[in-house]
Amino acid sequence: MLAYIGLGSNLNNPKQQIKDAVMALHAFEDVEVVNLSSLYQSPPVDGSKQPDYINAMVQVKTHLTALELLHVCQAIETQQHRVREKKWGARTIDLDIITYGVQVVASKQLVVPHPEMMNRAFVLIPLAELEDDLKVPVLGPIQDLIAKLGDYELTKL
Ligand code: A4P
Ligand code: MG
Repeated sequence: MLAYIGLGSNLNNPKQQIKDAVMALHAFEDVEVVNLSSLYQSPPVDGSKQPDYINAMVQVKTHLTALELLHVCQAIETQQHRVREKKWGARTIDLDIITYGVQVVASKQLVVPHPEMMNRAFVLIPLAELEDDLKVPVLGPIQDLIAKLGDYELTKL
């Protein structure tokens, strides 16, 4: 199965956080990172007073189920949260499953394709960098989703 995982960080050296998370993903048994997008910088989507985010997208190859892959993502979040937990309330790294092959999941724990992806340039642009003709299950061609985004602020690093 080929899945896309979106990574985001805005605390404690975000670029390093992203790199660490990619390495940690690849180190998991039966998770192979096959492609990694550029890093992108953008202001927080909710406009709150937080530092800018760094985001990236990885494509992974795995035999894990979508739910097992979520648990891997959460294990990595936990690992990397521990470092900053005493100092900051917010998370340092967020790993979201964006797509999992053509599978559609809607459970309490997991919704795939990611329900906010069509509203987020920091998800769609790195995703299109890796697969510019991707057909997102339910949502449609990635280029159509990008065309519908409207104005956004996103810098490729
Ligand atoms: N969950 C359901 N579906 C999924 C999925 N496809 N992938 C559940 C991952 N998790 C999924 O997530 C909460 C719950 O979502 C999990 O328990 C899981 O079972 P979380 O990561 O623990 O909590 P959260 O961070 O509050 O939620 P979420 O949705 O990841 O946060 P957001 O909405 O992504 O907000 N601005 C910019 N520019 N870039 C960013 O990356 N990120 C956020 C974080 C806000 N603003 C941002 C960015
Ligand atoms: Mg998350």
